[in-house]
Amino acid sequence: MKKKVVSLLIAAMTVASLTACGNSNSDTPAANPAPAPAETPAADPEPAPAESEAPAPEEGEAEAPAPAADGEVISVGFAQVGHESDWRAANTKNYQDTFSAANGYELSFVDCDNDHAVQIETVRGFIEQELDYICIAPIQSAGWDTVLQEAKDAGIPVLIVDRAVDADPSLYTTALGCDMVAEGEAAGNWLAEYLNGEDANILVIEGSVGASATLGRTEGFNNIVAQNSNWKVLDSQSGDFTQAGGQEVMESFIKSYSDFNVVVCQNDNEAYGAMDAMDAAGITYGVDGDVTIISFDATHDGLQYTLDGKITCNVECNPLQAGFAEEVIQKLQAGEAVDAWTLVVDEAFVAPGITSSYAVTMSQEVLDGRAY
Ligand code: GYE
Repeated sequence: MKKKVVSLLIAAMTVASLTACGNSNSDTPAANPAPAPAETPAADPEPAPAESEAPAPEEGEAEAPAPAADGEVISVGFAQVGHESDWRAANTKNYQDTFSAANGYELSFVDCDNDHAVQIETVRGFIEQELDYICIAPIQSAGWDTVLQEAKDAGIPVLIVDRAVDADPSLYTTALGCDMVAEGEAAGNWLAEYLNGEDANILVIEGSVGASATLGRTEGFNNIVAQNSNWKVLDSQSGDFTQAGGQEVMESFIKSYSDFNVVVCQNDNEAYGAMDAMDAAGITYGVDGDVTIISFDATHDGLQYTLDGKITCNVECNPLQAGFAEEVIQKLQAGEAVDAWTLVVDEAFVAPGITSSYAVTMSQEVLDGRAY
């Protein structure tokens, strides 16, 4: 094994690493390398690009060492986006629980505070420290070629998690996450079904600029807008995936537009901010109001608002993804090939009283079963 890293020394970063949060793999998705969606690269029949560079099992080790059993500690660096949303908090906790000391890992977790330059330097730090594996949840999709090449040259397998990069896939080992374009299309398809021919004047509160989650959800939703000639997107602005951002953008929309009947928020936190802004302006929303709200993420609180009929449709993005990353790492440990891409599957939810061919109707039971 390569050098073990006890702590990160990158100044001005929040390092909340090495937290042994106990073994709670039970809340991770079942190990499930879901089939690649048609539009994504096919499962890689070859060993992962960095396979030969993956840490080789030491002599006398079993082919697939169970780290906790054989005492071998696997060091993993995680360059996380930040702490902008409830989704992100759930995702961070899931990584810390999964890559715990009890499970045989030494996790170096860095919250990059939504700063691309910090995230690049974080990855460089992981390379310098010769960690065994690097997970990156990319803040933005552009600008990754150089540092990914550096990781490849250093022989460290890189997992691109949650969001995507637009770099050449040969520069990293694997990618995993939700299909953001499909999420946007699900929102649009549901809206078309719900409005049933009625006109739509739509305001969009986008996520962070340049993030694949933003780009994909926008593209997917716009694909369906293009199929509905009586829909108009009046405006589309970034709320940075935060509640404060959602509120600020909605307040400015309210000043500029009086005739809208749909607000699309690209995550739940933005929806909370948008609802606050509409409450303050006396605008009614939800199944009994004037404005239909669509949200993304389907976190516990987001689904509570859906159950209450305030957010009419909520498209899920499952943050419990660390189990997929761990499965990849265990395969690489065993010298096995890994898929180029693992899809984390989502579903959508609609308020009670609505039936949809695109979404599950919310109930207390669904909410009770939500772990995040
Ligand atoms: O929707 C948002 C978070 O990348 C899918 O990032 C993720 C998005 C999620 O901040 O809440």
